[in-house]
Amino acid sequence: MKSSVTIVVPTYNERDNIVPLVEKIAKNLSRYNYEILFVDDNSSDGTAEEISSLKSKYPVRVIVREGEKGLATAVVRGFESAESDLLVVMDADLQHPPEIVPRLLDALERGSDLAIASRYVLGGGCDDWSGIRKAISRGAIILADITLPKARKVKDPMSGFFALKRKVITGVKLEPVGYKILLEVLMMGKWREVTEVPFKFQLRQQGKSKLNLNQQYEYLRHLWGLSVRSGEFKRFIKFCLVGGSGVLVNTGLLWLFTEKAGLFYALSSVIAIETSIITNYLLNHLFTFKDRRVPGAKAFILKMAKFNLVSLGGLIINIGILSFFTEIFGLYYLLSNLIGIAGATLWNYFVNNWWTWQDSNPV
Ligand SMILES: Nc1nc2c(ncn2[C@@H]2O[C@H](COP(=O)(O)OP(=O)(O)OP(=O)(O)O)[C@@H](O)[C@H]2O)c(=O)[nH]1
Ligand SMILES: [Mg+2]
Repeated sequence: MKSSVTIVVPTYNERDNIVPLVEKIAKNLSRYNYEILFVDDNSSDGTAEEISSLKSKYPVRVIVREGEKGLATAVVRGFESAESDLLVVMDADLQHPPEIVPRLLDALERGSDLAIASRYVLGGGCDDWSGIRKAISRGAIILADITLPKARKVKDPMSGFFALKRKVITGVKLEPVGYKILLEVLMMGKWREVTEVPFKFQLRQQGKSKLNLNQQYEYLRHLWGLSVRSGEFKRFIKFCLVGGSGVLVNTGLLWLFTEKAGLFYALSSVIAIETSIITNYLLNHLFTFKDRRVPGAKAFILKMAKFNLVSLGGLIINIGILSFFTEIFGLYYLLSNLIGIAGATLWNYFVNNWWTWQDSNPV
């Protein structure tokens, strides 16, 4: 017998899927000592009763939550109640093929902390989805990649089908909103190694989808919450503060070289701009991205060169926006400039976050 596993399955009105799901899991996990833990949000179709009726034949358990709703929080409830060291999360509607579960567990036994059944690695997919659903899924991943750099470590941070070692979430406060429990685990959990196992998302067998527009809104709320809780929003604020200090350095030096050293103001400006880029780089290195520092002079210089290049792009964006709003819309140039600064700040932040400091992303 292999190690003990709890398969957490959130359910809401899935009665007709229960028997086929449990039978398939039993067939695939005979080598394991496992339990299927359903977390049901008081379904009205008899889902919990259907599960209970299987107790004598299969290792199933059901927790019924009353007055609470939501896929991801149901899974957290399951984690809290599970006793084994290995945890699996999957849907009840057989869109997540149980044949994949042993492969996820194998990856954990080979040393991974987290194993994700992924639609977006070679061999995976969701062929039956409409173009719109595919676009929404991709869009959601891009949004997460932009706002939460750690999500970029995997190709499918939105999968609802994955396995993890309990230690990943031990002592971690999970506060997901909506559907994306894996994103919460990826961002807040303590993991080092992750594996993605390809799988093809199946057509729903029975029952109805619970996915609706509200889920998109909840996803955005979840992203916001994760940005705050994981410290990524704080990082952005730090970056803006450093940018503000750069404006002071730039203005001060421009004045100093022009007034005191008698340099032509355009020449003073070149010196002032480059110096403020360097002070910004140093402060971001020591402060904003201090958790992503890599030792060595080579990395330091390379990052500084990248930072300079990104700043050049920011300058072009700033001037572009400034002239666009002033020339095309006749906006007062100082106002256009503020919009330009905002645009350049976003550019600088995201490109530096993605590129300059990306290779040393923390785990
Ligand atoms: N406990 C609980 N489970 C839920 C809730 N919403 C959905 N689920 C379950 O979560 C799983 C995934 O929900 P689905 O509606 O199938 O979502 P989906 O797979 O992304 O969408 P489809 O492809 O349209 O089926 C299923 O097992 C649902 O029964 C909820 O509010 N509470
Ligand atoms: Mg489904």
